[in-house]
Amino acid sequence: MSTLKALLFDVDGTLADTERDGHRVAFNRAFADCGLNWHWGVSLYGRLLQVSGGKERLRFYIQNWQPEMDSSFETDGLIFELHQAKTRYYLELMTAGLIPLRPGVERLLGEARSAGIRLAVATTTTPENVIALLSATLGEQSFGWFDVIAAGDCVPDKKPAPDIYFLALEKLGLDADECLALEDSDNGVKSSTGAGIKTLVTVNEYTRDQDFTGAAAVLSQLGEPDNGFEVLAGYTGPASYVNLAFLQSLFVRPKSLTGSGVIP
Ligand code: XBP
Ligand code: MG
Repeated sequence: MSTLKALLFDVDGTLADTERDGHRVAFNRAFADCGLNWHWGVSLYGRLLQVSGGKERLRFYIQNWQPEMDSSFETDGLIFELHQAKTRYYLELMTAGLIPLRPGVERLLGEARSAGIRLAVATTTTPENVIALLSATLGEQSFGWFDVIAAGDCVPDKKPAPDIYFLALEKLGLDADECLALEDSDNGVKSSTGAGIKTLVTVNEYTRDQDFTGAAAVLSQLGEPDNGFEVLAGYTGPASYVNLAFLQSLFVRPKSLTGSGVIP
């Protein structure tokens, strides 16, 4: 049986709830900047999140909600321009410190570091967005906590493809069975388990009802000693919040044995 050597963290929805009040707001500001009367409300954005990647999400939106614009050379240029503007606005929101880390994230990062468990990021968003979130929430010294930040366009296929997790494993020099991933979405779980990595899910308002087949456990959050998690699937032990001991116990359990993928 391998030992747990690294935690691989997703970013958006896992480290922080960045989608509704971060990325979505930034997209809308970019639309206004470009003179477009498009608006992604909270509910519509939840539907668009089925597509990982901001540029890919824009193309999906145009194909399905603005079909008169699709398949033109100008559309490629527009997507690039919109995503550049959106990222500028997102970085402003991050710098303003408007979006905190989710409960338990900072504590768990500290526990892992103290125990010599390596840390990595495997995300669809851009590297600069990751750096901005870490800087705003943990300070610039946190950049060095992560041995690997695998982010954005550095892989040919984004989540749910496993590419970003394979890249993170390669850069870590570790095997999948030496690691545990933390994710928030169905696309994320497909990606991490597709790379053979045992995965813990902490849902958010956009992902709570998604299919997490293959996950080791599904919780409402990592939680804190005075702010426990709700178990949605796959865990029946006495713990009320996620600490390193919890992750170790999840890690040593056999991979999911049921068709549903979540360990009973
Ligand atoms: C979630 C995503 C990202 C963000 C938008 O990433 O799908 O694309 O929604 O960020 P994660 P970009 O893998 O961390 O859950 O516009 O930079 O793509
Ligand atoms: Mg995510």
